[in-house]
Amino acid sequence: MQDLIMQIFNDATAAISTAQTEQDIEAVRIKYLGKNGELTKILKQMGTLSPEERPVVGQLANKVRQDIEKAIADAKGAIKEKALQLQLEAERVDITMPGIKHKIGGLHPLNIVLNDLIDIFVSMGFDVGDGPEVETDYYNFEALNVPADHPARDMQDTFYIGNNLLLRTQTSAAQIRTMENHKPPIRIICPGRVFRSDEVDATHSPVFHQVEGLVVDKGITMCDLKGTLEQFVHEIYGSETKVQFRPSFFPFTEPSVEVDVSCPECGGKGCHICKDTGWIEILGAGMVHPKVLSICGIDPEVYSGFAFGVGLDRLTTTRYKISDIRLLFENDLRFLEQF
Ligand code: 2U9
Repeated sequence: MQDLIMQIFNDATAAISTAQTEQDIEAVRIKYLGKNGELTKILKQMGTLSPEERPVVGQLANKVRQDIEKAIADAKGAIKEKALQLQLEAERVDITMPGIKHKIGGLHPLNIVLNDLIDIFVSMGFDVGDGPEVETDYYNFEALNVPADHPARDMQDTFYIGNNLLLRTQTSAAQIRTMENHKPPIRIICPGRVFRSDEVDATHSPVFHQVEGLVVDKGITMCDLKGTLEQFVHEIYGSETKVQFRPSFFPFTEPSVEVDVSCPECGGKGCHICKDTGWIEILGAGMVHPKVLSICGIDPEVYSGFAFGVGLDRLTTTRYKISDIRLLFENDLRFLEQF
């Protein structure tokens, strides 16, 4: 019987040493150590042995069982380790390889300046509004007290689409709609693209951008207009910048002003940027004309308001010292990548 046990041991270890997979090993375990395994069968026959033989054979059988179990555990470990090594080899990443460069887009300079502007006015309690680029004659002109014979309505200045529709020449229509639909207090800015039939040159484009603002409430005066616009200028150009208000005329505001800032290039001494005047005009503004308030259903005896318009393209070209407005619209990456 001892020979038989040693034979089982040799067969089992030989089978373990040639096993390739965990399933092969399991098959060996079942064949020799399972319920009906060959070694188990031997142990079941122990009762047939003499009392002298029994402990010797029992000891040997137990030792062989333990050795086979150990060989199975070792072989399982080796197979697992080999599989892991193969997997690591297959999934190997060469961290010395150069990475893939992803090109990250950036904001257009007009949007950088617009975002700054929005931040400034939102921090003063303004909402941001929007409107269509194709407008009716009523919202673009009529409601803004621009009479039928006003030169701005001329085909030379405005792109018409048929009789009644046109490409908006200012973003004011969005504010008109706000006044029609909301009761004061109103504080809103409307940024957007506007269109005028201009010849293209370094400072003119038939497509440009405006940010218009409107405040309507009880007791709004020129002081509110001056304070708000001075605050805006100081945040955009720095608190040392001087602000000058000159009388002007717009059909939709009365009184109207144009607003200059001390030249950010020369500080007001005079240079080629400010054409030796020391000042740069950046926006127009005024107290909303009582007729405009009435047209929108707001009683000018109870409410008053101020409005302003800023040319975003001008603000951007002066901030970044861009010599030609056309650069803003050509989408040349060599230009845009600088921002
Ligand atoms: C409503 C009433 C009045 C908006 C205003 C200006 C003066 C102005 C120019 C700035 C540079 C146009 O882009 S630009 O050429 N704008 O001078 N805009 S007051 O007045 C309004 C707006 C809405 C209901």
